[in-house]
Amino acid sequence: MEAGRPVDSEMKYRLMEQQDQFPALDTSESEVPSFTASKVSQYSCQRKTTLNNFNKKFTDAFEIMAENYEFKENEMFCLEFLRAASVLKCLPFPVVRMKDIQGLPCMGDQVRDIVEEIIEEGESSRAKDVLNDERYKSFKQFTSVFGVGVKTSEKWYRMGLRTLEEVKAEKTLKLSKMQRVGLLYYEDLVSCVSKAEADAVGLIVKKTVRTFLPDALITLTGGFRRGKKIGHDIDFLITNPGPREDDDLLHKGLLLYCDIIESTFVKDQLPSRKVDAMDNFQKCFAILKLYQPRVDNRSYNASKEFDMAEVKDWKAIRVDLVICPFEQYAYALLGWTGSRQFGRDLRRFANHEKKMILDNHALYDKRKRIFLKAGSEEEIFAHLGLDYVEPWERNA
Ligand code: DCT
Ligand code: MG
Repeated sequence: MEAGRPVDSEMKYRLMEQQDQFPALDTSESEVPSFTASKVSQYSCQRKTTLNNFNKKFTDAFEIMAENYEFKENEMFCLEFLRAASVLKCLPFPVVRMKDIQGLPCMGDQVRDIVEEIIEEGESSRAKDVLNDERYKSFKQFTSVFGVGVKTSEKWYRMGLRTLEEVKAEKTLKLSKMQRVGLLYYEDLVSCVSKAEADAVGLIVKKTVRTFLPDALITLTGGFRRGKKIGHDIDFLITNPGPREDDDLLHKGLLLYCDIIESTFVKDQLPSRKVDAMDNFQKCFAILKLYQPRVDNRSYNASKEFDMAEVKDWKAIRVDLVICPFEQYAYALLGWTGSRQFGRDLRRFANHEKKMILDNHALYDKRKRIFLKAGSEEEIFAHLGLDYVEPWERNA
């Protein structure tokens, strides 16, 4: 669960009014004076999405549907629900009748049916069916293990395995090193990471990296940079200012750094992830052992009853370290800050509206056949002709 952001001055619900490519439809006046449904862009990079979601009831149902389609590798339907969820997340009011979604982008028939049912019945029978579906339940358990994706889950499910207990008991399974540690630290890793833990890990990472690279820039990215109070991991982007030839040093330094972590507070260092690699940066998908007072430990394990017998004074935490060349820093930061949906829409917008190719390394203008340099995220938005969207407004 995401901790909602308090309603404060950051809550700016000014919706983008610049999209002349989205002709105004003749819709009746809406509830909120400053809000016009037809002006909501189909691209989340032209919307502001804070963590203050007035439509969680709907977006939770959509995300369950999307996840089920992801498990079925039906990308089209998966995206349809993710886009719909993202649109409702940016609304400055809760949807209470069908008229409230009139004129909004990404509201296909499947989506509208679910909205209608939730308005009338308070819940979605389709989402409920998914939650009770045997295949979904198994995939949900399997993919909650670090190192297990849809492909592995599919394989296990086809073998007749249904629960993690059955997976663990199936001695013929060849688990990867990643999956083995995923199971070993399972309880810690499925429990969420708090902002306090992220800050504690940040201090350790900064101190360690600076031992080798005194000038290194170390930035907390991912959900925490977007203002989330909890997450499933902690993402850091590391770069070293200075001339290009420093790259080798950077790599050496960070490999060394990873080795050092391994010998001191990391049990296992995991150099590669599944196939979904989104860039070519050197990364370290680590599990860090964070020492913490027992009392804290207990409060994060709210699902278990009091861990009477627990004497463990540390918690295993997933940390992603991404290392990028200094001149690609802005692009890497934009990509690694997310959200995933925001990144998807940025790339789609660049491609379809601007004939540019955006990734975590660079922005390429296909018409001019040049790479556009950027020293900050603001410059990337400017290259794309987009108004700047602050990190905490990228929770699409
Ligand atoms: N990212 C991406 N595609 C991937 C992996 C990552 O676009 N295959 C980007 C988007 C978000 C960012 O990297 C960090 O990824 P996560 O840690 O998975 O997401 P998060 O938003 O930080 O979510 P959480 O709070 O659960 O860690
Ligand atoms: Mg993260």
